[in-house]
Formats: sequence, C-alpha cells, structure tokens
Amino acid sequence: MRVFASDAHRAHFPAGEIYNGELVRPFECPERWDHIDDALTAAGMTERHDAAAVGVDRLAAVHDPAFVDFLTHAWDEWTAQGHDGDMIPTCFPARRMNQRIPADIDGRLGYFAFAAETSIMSGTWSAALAAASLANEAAVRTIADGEPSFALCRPPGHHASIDFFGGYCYLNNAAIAAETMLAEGAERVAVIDVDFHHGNGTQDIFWTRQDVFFGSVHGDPAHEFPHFSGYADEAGGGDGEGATVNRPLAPGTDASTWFAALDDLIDHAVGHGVDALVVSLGVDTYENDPISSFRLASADFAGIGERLAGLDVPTVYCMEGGYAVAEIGTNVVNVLRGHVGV
Ligand code: 5XA
Ligand code: ZN
Repeated sequence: MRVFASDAHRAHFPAGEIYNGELVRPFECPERWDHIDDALTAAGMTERHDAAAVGVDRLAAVHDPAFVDFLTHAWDEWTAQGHDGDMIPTCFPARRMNQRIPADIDGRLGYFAFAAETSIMSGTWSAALAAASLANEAAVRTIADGEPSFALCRPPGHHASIDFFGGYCYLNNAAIAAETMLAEGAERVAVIDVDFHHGNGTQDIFWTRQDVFFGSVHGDPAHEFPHFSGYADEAGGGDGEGATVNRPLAPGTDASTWFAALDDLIDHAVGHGVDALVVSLGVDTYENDPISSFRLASADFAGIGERLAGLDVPTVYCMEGGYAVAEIGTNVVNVLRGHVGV
C-alpha cells in the first residue's frame, strides 16, 4: 500500500463549530492526521509520497469554476473587509429565495455552503488543494502500476459538491481521484463510500454519469447528517439512472448488517463492470465515534479492506471522516492491512 501524505493540512485548524447547541472545537482536527500517520508508521508503512499540485483542469472536471474561484479568494476578500475571525456561513439560499450570487463576501459564503460547521480560515484553501493533489497523484500512480494507494486527505472531501462546501469538506478528493483514473485510462470507476455519513457531494457530481458508479452505505438521512441526501430511492438521474446505489441504515446498526450492505454495494459495482475503484474511507462507523451511531469494532475494519480487495481492480483510498481520535489510526490501518492481506 503506497501512502500519499502532506504536512500542508496543518494550515487548516478552524477554531470552533456549533454542535448540539454549544460552541466546541471542531471534531475534524489536525491530530486525526497525526494518529493515522503514527499508526501507519507503527504498521511498517513508513514511506510517504507527496504530490504535485493538481491542475485547474482536473478541479474543473469536478467543480464549478465559480465555486473554485470563491474558495481560492474567500479568505483574502474576508480579511480585506477588516474581519479576522474564521468565516462561518450563517445565511443560506433556501426554498423560493433568489439564487443570484451576492456581491458581498458574507452573502457568497452562504451561497456556496450547505452547512455551518465548515469554516474557512487563512490556510483552508492551501490545505484543501494539497488534499486534492494527494488524491489526484495517488490515482495517477495507481492506474500506472496497479499498486493500491492511500491518500491521507485532510480536509476530507465527500460532502463537497459541484458548487457547494460543507461537512468539513471543500474539494471532493474522491471525485477528483475518480476523474483522474478515467483520464489515465480506466473506463468505468466505482466510488464506494464507507463513511458513516452519506457522500452527497460525490453523488451530486456523478449523478448523471454511467462511467462512474457511486455506492454508499451510511446513516439514514432521516436521522443523520447530511439530512437531505442519501435515501434508498436516490439512484441516479438521466444518463446516470441506476449508477447510484444508496444503502441507508438505522442508528445503532451492527457490523453484520453493515457488512451485508457493503457486500451488496460491491455486487452492484461488479455488475456495473468497473475496472478501477476509489474508496471514500471514513472510519466514523466505529462504535465509539463521538458524532456517529454505528457499531463496528476496531477488528471489523480489516473486513472492509478484504472485501474491497476482492474487486481486484486498481484502488485508491481517500481519507474522509472518523473522530475517535485515539483509535482512528488503528481503524484506518486495519482497513489497509485487510486490503493487502497482512
Ligand atoms: O463524513 N462526514 C463527516 O464526518 C462530517 C459530518 C459533519 C456533521 N456536522
Ligand atoms: Zn463522516
């Protein structure tokens, strides 16, 4: 397993988020990365590969250029107005409101966001770009030689849509990896999302496509974030009809039910004839995760890698969520070890 990682993530450390009515330090924090890095090293995965900056063309294959332009310049525009606190979106274009993009930076912040826990600070853009670059580079290398890769992306990406950010995500790293695999010669890519939360952004990006299969097992949106995406009847639209499969599961779901859903997604991916795989790897399905409710034990995570390796196609893992910081490294390493069979 080849590991792509960069210290650039450290520039992104927003001060706070509102959680259950209280201002708390964000669950998505730099120590998550450190614990994964340490566990990889302890498991003998000591080599780290960095990445060249992902090209604008690759970002444009996934995101609206106006959205990328907003993210690129948001902090400078904010500070030019005399603000120095983190940018926290608070006003959103809800039903029947005017969808025109405002001139004011606070208005544009709400326009391009769907959730308020995802602040922008001085180093957010450079960190997001570095994470996307790792995913892109991992995809290039894995298509070239078939060796599986793990991109230790931080910030994560699967909630970032064509033109909005949220859920701690700014650029959709997994979608960028999938597009790169196609550009490098794959013909049909599967994105399988095993994070506790539905990958609404990835689904949105590939909704009308047959060349990218999107399958997700996640907390039922009737009860869980992102609340407005991820129901079982969301199956793709237009030319993408049938190429999206959602398996929402009830709060408290145990490992056997969860793995049955994952096996079902894998069967669909095989049926779709995929020749490459991107995994949105969240480990917030862990039984002690502080913001999720599934019941996978640390040892169970090896079964994810074992099953996904059974697809027997070039595979890139992109890091998504997981907030039990002390155990996050063990859980990630168990997945990767399961994949390579050690
Ligand atoms: O996969 N997504 C996450 O782990 C972020 C959830 C944010 C909930 N406010
Ligand atoms: Zn998650």
